[in-house]
Amino acid sequence: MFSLIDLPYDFNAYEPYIDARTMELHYTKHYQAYLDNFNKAIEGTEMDNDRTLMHIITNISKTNEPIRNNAGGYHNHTLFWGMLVPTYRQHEPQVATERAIEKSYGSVDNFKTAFTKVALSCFGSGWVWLCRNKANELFICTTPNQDNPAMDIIDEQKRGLPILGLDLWEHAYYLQYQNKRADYINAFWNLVNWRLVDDRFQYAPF
Ligand code: MN3
Repeated sequence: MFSLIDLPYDFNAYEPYIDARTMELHYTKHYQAYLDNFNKAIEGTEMDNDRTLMHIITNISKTNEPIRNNAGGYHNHTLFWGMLVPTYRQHEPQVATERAIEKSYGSVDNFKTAFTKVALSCFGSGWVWLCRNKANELFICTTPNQDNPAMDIIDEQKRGLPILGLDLWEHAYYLQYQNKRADYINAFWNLVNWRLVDDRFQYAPF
């Protein structure tokens, strides 16, 4: 059985960029539902026995649609909570991450512009990601629904480890931002946990 990971801060710690009510509903309702449905979907399957979440994600083609949607939902949100920190806890990206971003995008500001553009191009519900591939290069992509770029349903050349991600489902921003997805994406830069991005870029196995 998988379980909820704690949200590291109070629901109101992300204001004014993400309001407390959105965080509370997102965490207590949406995240909980993905978890419950994930545990239900894997029960009695071969994914039920001591499989790590990453094993399930990277072998998702061998599962079914309920597992894909809910393993993805559980995985993506678990990652997302860690990606957010209150502004007063923010740090700049470390040199290694910054160099890699500069190599691919010229500057951190250019990267943010590129990420925003890709995010705005995502039609419907999904996620936008900064990923690291096996050659240690960075790329930006979107995935529909609760898929993510480490899943083996994605072409191998396009697969990557997500090191930063933003939830583009309306439930992540609609209460506060309504149809203004661009404003939500802009606000996100005030909450990015660069320490986790650094950590995943430099040390996470993929
Ligand atoms: Mn969500």
